[in-house]
Amino acid sequence: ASSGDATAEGPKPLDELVVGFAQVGAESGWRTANTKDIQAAFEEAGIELKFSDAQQKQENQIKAIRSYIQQGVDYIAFSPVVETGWDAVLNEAKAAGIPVVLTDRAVDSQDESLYVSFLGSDFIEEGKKAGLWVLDEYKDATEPVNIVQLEGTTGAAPAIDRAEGFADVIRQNSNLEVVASQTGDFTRAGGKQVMEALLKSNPDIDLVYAHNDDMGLGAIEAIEAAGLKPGEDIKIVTVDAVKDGMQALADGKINFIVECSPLLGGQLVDIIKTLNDGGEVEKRIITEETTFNQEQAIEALPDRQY
Ligand code: GYE
Repeated sequence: ASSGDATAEGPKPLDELVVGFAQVGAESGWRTANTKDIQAAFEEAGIELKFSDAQQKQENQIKAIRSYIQQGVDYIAFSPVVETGWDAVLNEAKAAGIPVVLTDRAVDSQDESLYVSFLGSDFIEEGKKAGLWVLDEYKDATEPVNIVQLEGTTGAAPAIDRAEGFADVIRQNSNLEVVASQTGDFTRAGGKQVMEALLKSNPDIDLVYAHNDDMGLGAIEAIEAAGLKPGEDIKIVTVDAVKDGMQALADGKINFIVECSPLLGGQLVDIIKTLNDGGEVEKRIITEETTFNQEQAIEALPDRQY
């Protein structure tokens, strides 16, 4: 009965569907907004959502998924904290006949039959957009531009891809150089701590590229504590565009933000409904996103929901 094989049994009434969602954690403003949006979308659709928070640990996520399999949920959705190491548990879900939807982050498995769809952003594209701003900002530079990169969680798709996209673009100008790159684990505290250390070891930092707003906001604290002006003495580019990031951009402390939308709940519900009806879903669904400079942030802020 828990097979989730809607074609064989016909669609289930929505109020009988059970979906298990294994979330990464609560590491950032983005994540909090993502959790809220997903919970609200399922609530509104009248579909039961079992929710777990893995506190950024893969072993916790694997445990949660195993428990959903044991409980015989109809669908499992999850945002994999890192890319590797999912084949075993995803094969268990497959053997139990429970379709899995990846939201937000990718797995690097070669076996695409282990999930029905991957819904989320194109992180390489985001890295490229950040790189293009930097390329343009320093197009007239005649001296080296020292860039430090605050990486997301090591091994996570957005950390790997945002670094790759950025590097791909900035290599077009040999003056642009990433002089240091360290993980801040997508948290504000992590960004602050890494930036404090980097400020000590690198006297001449021109720009910070942070893989999310929270680490950028942590870096701002470290830069101010060092008696420098974020946004002027050291420029800052981030990814996400959550409210606190947008406020810092409006205030001139961040210079540019590449948007990454956490509002995946509605699309996830649509995927579940389609599967329940026996329909087909796209293997890859990419979220639409934009970028913000200071003016655009000032304009967008009053309506920013998260
Ligand atoms: O950018 C960051 C969060 O996976 C896209 O995770 C997500 C990232 C997001 O912690 O703020």
